[in-house]
Amino acid sequence: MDFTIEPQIVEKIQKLIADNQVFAITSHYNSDGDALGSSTAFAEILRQMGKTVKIVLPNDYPSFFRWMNGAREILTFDRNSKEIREYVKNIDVLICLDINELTRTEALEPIFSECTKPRIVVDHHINLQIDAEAPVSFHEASSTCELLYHVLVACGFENYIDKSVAESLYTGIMTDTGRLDYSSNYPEVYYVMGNLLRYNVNKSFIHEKINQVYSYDRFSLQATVMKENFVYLPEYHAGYMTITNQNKKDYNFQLGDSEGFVNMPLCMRDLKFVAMFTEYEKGPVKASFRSKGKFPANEFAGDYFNGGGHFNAAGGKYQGTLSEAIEVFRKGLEDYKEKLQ
Ligand SMILES: [Mn+2]
Repeated sequence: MDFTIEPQIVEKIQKLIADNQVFAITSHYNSDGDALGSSTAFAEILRQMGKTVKIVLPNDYPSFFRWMNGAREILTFDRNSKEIREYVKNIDVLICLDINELTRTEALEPIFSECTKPRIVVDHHINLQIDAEAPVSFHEASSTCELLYHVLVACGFENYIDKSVAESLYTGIMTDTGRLDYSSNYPEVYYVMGNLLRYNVNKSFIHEKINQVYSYDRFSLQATVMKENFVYLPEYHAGYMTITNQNKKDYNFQLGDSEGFVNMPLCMRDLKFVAMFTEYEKGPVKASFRSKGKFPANEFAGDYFNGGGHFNAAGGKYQGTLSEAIEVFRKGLEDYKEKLQ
């Protein structure tokens, strides 16, 4: 796997950073470990250089990432829309991380579209749609955090990597690969992780903070979803689960509580494809997809749920009811039946 960044791009990033003072960093709606890890790592590097930098996200993020350095200062559109508008007016450079389209910043999109300042992008999704002076995009990479490590080294910023930067980057790689379960079948990703561990990354602290933080409500929600809301469709080697508004009420649902649920049925030997549909009081049904091996989850998400993502991990949404979304899913399975055999 070769993630060598073109020398012209490296020079552009160096110059954009050297010549400018005020930066905004953004990432996708419902930011995950990779989005937050890359954002907090890049922000810390810029801060150490004496730059002014703010991380600006569309919405709040799960509380189990709040330990990350600088995470508490993140501005989110749902809480700080006024401050964000004012700040973005005065930035010199916009940095987009773990995102391939500005629409994935949801409510922030109009603000960024209006902003004519140069952009740096580091991302690992297929099909980069953001116009940028300095784009770094490799869809084979495990995570944006892995790529950001290469960007920092190529730009000569390695000296700024400290324990907190390394912990942020480590988190993104760990979470985007399902703790090195998928998207990590090549040596280079371990080389990066190995290098990060040299900065005294507290690996067990990170695992505890992220993977061992369920409340009893969240644990009970998981049990209910797996037992009562999971439907196995052996004829398609597939299955789906739902999270209803009633489930959310019953278990005092907090942002991030269903994180990882969609991966769980993958432990079944005969299952190749699984979906999770989450109902919302307002707005469309959210769909998450996971697949094993050669089944293209992103293609399926694009065909039926106006979405996309990675080959084995994708998402989308559906304007309609939960049961309509399931109907569409079942129809899709029928269309894709051959690929699922
Ligand atoms: Mn990612």
